[in-house]
Amino acid sequence: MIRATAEREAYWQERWTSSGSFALKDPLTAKRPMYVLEMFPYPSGRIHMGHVRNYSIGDAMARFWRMQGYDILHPIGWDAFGLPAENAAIQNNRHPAEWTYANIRAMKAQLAKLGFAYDWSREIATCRPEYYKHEQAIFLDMLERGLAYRKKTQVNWCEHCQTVLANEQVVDGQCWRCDNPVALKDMDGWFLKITAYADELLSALDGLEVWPEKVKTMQRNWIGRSEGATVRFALQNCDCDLEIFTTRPDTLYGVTYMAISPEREDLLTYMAPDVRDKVIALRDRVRAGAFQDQEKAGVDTGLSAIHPLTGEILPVYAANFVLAGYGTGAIMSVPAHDQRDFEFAKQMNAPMKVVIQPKTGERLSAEMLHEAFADAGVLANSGEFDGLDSELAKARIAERLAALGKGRLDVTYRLRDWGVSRQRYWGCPIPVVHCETCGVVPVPKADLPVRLPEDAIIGGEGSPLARHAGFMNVACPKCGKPARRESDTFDTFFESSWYFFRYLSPRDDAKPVDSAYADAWFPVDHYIGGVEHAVLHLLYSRFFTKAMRDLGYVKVDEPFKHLLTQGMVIKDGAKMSKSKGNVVDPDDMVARYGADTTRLFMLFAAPPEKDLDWQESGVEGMARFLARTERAFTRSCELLSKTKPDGGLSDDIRELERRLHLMIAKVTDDIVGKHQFNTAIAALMEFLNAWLAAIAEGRELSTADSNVICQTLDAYVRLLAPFAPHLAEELWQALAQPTLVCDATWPVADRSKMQSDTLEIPVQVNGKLRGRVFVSVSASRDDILAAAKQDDNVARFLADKDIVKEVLVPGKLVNFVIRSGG
Ligand code: ANZ
Ligand code: ZN
Repeated sequence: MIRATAEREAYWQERWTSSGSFALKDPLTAKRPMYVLEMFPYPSGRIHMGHVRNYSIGDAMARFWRMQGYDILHPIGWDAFGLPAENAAIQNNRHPAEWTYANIRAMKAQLAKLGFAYDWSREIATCRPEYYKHEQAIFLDMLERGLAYRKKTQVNWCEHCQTVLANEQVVDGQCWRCDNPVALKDMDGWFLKITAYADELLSALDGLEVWPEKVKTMQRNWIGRSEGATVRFALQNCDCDLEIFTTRPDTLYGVTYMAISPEREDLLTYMAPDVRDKVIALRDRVRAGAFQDQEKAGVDTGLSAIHPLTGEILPVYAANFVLAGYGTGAIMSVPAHDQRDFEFAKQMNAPMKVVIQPKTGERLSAEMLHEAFADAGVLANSGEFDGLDSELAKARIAERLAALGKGRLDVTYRLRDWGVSRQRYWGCPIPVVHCETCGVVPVPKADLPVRLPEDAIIGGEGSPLARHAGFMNVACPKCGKPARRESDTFDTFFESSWYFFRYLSPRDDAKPVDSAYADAWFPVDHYIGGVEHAVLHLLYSRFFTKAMRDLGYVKVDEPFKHLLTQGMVIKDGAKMSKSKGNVVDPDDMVARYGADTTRLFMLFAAPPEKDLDWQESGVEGMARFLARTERAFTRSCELLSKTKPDGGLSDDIRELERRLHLMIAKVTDDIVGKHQFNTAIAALMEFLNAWLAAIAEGRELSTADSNVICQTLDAYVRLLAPFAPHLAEELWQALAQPTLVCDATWPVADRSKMQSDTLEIPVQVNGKLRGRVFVSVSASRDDILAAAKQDDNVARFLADKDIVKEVLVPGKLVNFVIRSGG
């Protein structure tokens, strides 16, 4: 009656597909829309256990909420552009497209075997022109609105990958892909103005109530908002100013020198030739990463700045620790109150001036300092501002500067605009043309997509597109003269920044997203993926959503309502990875144990957010659990066929019924709002034990008993469905149900059945616990007191004593007060 695992799983996968179970028909007619989304995979070639975990969690959610009566959108697709395809092409002499599509086919087959409830009719692959055509259109809109622009900048350059990297893709000075050192290089490139949204991206984090706190913290730090002031120091050597950003304008009178980044090329011209060479040498050492963490090095530039309030003349040093990309790449140095400035001043023999005194009344002098005094305090040596609280002084000094046109209160961000240009082949072409007469000319929308040519020669130096004459040579869309196409392609994070919209209308050729659909379905209700995307993908997606809102595509502010970041799958103490050699292959697991067992283990072995330790024994435990489930099922059916036509409800079956309802309530409660699938499954397992005990050898069922067993079968199979969907369908069919269990409704616990009809009551003698009695809920006061006195231990304490008072707190407690010493 019940098929063997492999046959059963193949059967139900086929049934779900042929009956279109998980295809969302019309997004607009859905009454209770719920969007469940897992981060889409890169088609690397094989599914790994991290994917299986990610998708098992998402699938359990999708199936659970579906049974709760929601219309579920649960799509999947492929984040299909990227470097590995190109590298594979170079190594194996295969075209990236061929490699990618073959991988998609292989991984799709792997996913199919796991029986995930995806709407495959909405599958997308971002490398298809039907997809990237729309992102080219989005880019053109951004360009028109000034949200995309071109500039010459220093970029992070990976020599090994021959490509520009975003700041986010540089990890500890190394390329996130190949771990080789990253160098700086000057280059023209395209940028997206994410900084225009810095404030909103930051403040809106507070509204993301069901996001993990750690992800929000990482985004906050990444955006890095600093309040302070911009101050302009005139330079004596030129008709120009040195502008700086400081968080401590209150220390302005304590400035004894200025420091600039050696990258400030604009200042090189004002330096003497020998000094200039030294600054350039310093710059090159910084670029080469020649300095230790705390190591400081500087060059006296010979330039001097004028203090905006005191008129003092201040030397200007070039220093290795002044970052080129932050603030203005220059600082005012206050050695008495900033530790880094303090250390550099000691090294350069620069003077110090104490301008903040501790609130404790202690008086500091420059000679006394062994380290900088960085706390808040009271101003001293600061002219008219003396005696002011340092916090208040920040605004007061800024006001004064503003009045003189030499500064103002200001805010800076660590966040930089997003460089999206890549000198790679396997990416979305950037839809502009460079014309000698007209400059940068956008490709007209009617001419989209700008297709990636299929016959480019991959490998070798530089960009394969730039070397492809057929692609590069075009007529300028404006003047018609010969022009050249842009040869850069987009960073692949571009595709993943908006794909979640595309699933709503994946075949709409006219526009990227249908706004009416987005209104109905956004934000995504549950988004599940790895925490490694905390600042990259998740910040870019938020930025795109806001930009697309402002460009009129959607009316959505935030893409993801609930974010669940699942933990890693680890084995033998380390994350599963090829390099560690501790990889367990999902195909292998499915072949040996089946999809249900593999999925159950993924959900049971740890709460979703925690790391999951791979234990073969744990997988076997799950296989046994399913085998016991089958046993309980067949045994129950056997007993039901031999029901005695008389008799009332047996005590243990009454207890089983009570446990059934408690379990339904627990499983439901563990999933709703908490997604604690592990404890939900544990509750199912615990109940199964009680169930098996109640139908043990020799059991006979009365009519009333058999009703409870029927109820149990019905509810249990439905509860099992989100976790072990194939077995659940099989058992559901065996119960002669006309529908699929994935379409069934979730069982509801009956509270009235959850109460026990016996109560356990503690018994005290003179306030000390001496025993416990079990009484019926309907027992009278006299019955309870009589039962309490009969408890062996209580009786011992009452023997030969005078009972002065008998206290009964109904349902809670009995206390006998006896005369002491009697
Ligand atoms: C003077 C000062 C006095 C500062 C003091 C601090 C303490 P966050 O919070 O990171 O924004 N700074 C500014 N631009 C810099 C750059 N390009 N490279 C290195 N350091 C830079 O910190 C802002 C502070 O970091 C600024 O305030 C500046 O030092 C320094 F008692 O200015 B401060
Ligand atoms: Zn032109």
